[in-house]
Amino acid sequence: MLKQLEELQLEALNELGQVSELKGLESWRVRCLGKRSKLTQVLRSLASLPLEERKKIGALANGTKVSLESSLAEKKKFLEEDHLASFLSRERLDITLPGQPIPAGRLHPVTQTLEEICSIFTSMGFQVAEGPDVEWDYYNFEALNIPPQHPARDMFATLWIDYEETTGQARLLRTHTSPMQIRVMEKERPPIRMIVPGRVYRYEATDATHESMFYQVEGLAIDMNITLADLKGILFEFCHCLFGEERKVRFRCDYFPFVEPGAEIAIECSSCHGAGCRLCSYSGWLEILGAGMVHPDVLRRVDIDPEVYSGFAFGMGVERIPMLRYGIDDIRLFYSNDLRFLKQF
Ligand code: 2U9
Repeated sequence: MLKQLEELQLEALNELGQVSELKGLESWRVRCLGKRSKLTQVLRSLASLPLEERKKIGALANGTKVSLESSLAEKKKFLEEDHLASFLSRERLDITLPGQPIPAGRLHPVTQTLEEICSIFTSMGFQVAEGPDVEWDYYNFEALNIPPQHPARDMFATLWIDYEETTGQARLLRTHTSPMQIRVMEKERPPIRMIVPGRVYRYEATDATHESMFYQVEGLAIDMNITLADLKGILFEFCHCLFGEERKVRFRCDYFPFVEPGAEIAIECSSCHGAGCRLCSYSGWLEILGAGMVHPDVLRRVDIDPEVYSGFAFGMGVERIPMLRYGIDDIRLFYSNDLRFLKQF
C-alpha cells in the first residue's frame, strides 16, 4: 500500500504538471482528490487494517492528501499569475505613444484680419467700438451729409426694414459703420480716436466681388490741430504694418459726402509690382482705403465746433485684404462654410 501511495502521488503530480489552464485544475482535483479518487479509496480502506498499519498508512495517506492539496494551491496561484501576466501583456497600454490628435479649431480668415487691423490701430492709441447693425436713416445718412433725395444715396444700395409712423424715421440695415461714429460723437467730446469694426449690408446681386453682407473697419480721430498730414501718416503706417515696409502706397483725391477733402489710398499690386495685370485691372495699384477730413457740417451736427476741432476718418472693406493676400478670387467663399476652403487659413 505504501508503494501504491507513492505511485499515486507521482502520477497525480505528473498530471498536475501537465495542466496548463485554470479550468483544467477542477477536473484534476476531482480525479486525484475527489470521492472516487484512488487516494480516497486508500483512506477509506484504512478502517480494515490492523491498528499499527492503520496508523502508519493513515499518516502517510493524509500526508499525501495534504501535499497534493498544497501542490494544487500552488499551481492555482501560478496559473492565476500567469493568466494575469498574459492578459496584461495583451492589454498593454503604451503611454509613451502619441495620443489621438484632437482637431483644433481656428478663427475665420475674416476674423483673423479684423483682429490684425484692430491691433494695429489700438497700438496707435485708437479705441474699438461696436454699434447696432439695424440703424435709423438719420445716423446712416442724414447725419453724414446725405439727406433724403441726395444723389449720394445711390452709392449705398440700401436694405430698408420698416418705417416708424410717429417719428417718420426709416429703419435700415447699416450700409457702413459710420453711424456708430456719429453716436459716439453725440455723447463724447474730443479728443476721440476710435475704430468701428462690423458687418454692413448692401442690396446687391452677389458675384465674385460683391456680397450683400460684408465687414468694414472705419476709423475716426477728432482733436485740435488734426490735419491731412495726420491722416496720411496714420494710414501710411497702417499700410506698412499690414503689407510690409517696402510696399509703395499711393494717396490721391476721391469724393465721399461726409469728408472734405476726400482721399483714396492704394498699395502697389502684389501680383505685378506696378507693371499692370488682371488683379489690378492693369493699373498697377490696389485700392484698399477711402478717407478724408471730416466735413465741418458733420461736426456741427454733433455739436463739435469745426473752428476749434478737426478730424480725419477712413473706411475699408475687410474681405478684400485676405483676398489680395492669398489670391482668393471669390468673396462668396468666405460665407459658404466650406471647410475645405476655411481649413487653409
Ligand atoms: C464719420 C465721418 C466720416 C468714413 C469713410 C470711407 C471714406 C470709405 C469705403 C471703403 C470701402 C467703404 O467698405 S467700403 O465700401 N469707405 O471710402 N469711409 S471716409 O468716413 C466717416 C465716417 C464717420 C462721422
